[in-house]
Amino acid sequence: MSGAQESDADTAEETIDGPPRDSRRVFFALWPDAETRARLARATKDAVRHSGGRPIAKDRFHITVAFLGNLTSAGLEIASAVPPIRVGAFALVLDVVGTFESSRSLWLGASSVPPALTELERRLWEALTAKGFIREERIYRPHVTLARRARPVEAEITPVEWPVGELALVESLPAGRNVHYEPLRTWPL
Ligand code: 2AM
Repeated sequence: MSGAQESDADTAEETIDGPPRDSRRVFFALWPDAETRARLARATKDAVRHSGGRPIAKDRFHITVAFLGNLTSAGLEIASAVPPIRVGAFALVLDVVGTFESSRSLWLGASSVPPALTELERRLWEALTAKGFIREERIYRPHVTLARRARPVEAEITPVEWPVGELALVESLPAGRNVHYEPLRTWPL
């Protein structure tokens, strides 16, 4: 499985100076296959263009399930030992676009979040907090980030069905002024 490199700079906080020694920035995510990526890109192309934002390359599309931030190698080992979380494979239909005003990011989300995804996020964090990881207070809003510095758009999207069968642990690596996402490991659901 290969990672993905953004063609333009991503969020500044991910690119400044790179991580300190023995620090790895990681998150659990849903990582689409190539075919789903292509369908996501096709369905959202016009919305991204209308937003005037800086597009996220399709090879970086993903949905974060649990963001862990910078971990030591020991912390990474502990996090890696948490899955599998067996909620079963599910279909995720992505059919709405929106913007987060605070970060000016354009996103693709689901008007109906499958119970299996809600359960995956809840059970994963339950296990992670039991190991000492700290979850942010904010409500979980599963989304694929499509563009940064975007204007709000009103767009109809052809719904994309994403067959979700695994959970990935992904590392965010600085790559010059950009960010490279590298899936480290996957587990079946
Ligand atoms: P975003 O795309 O909405 O910015 C890698 O940075 C991934 O982790 C992205 O999906 C990003 O979401 C998410 N992420 C970054 N910082 C986060 C945080 N503090 N809490 C939750 N998710 C975060």
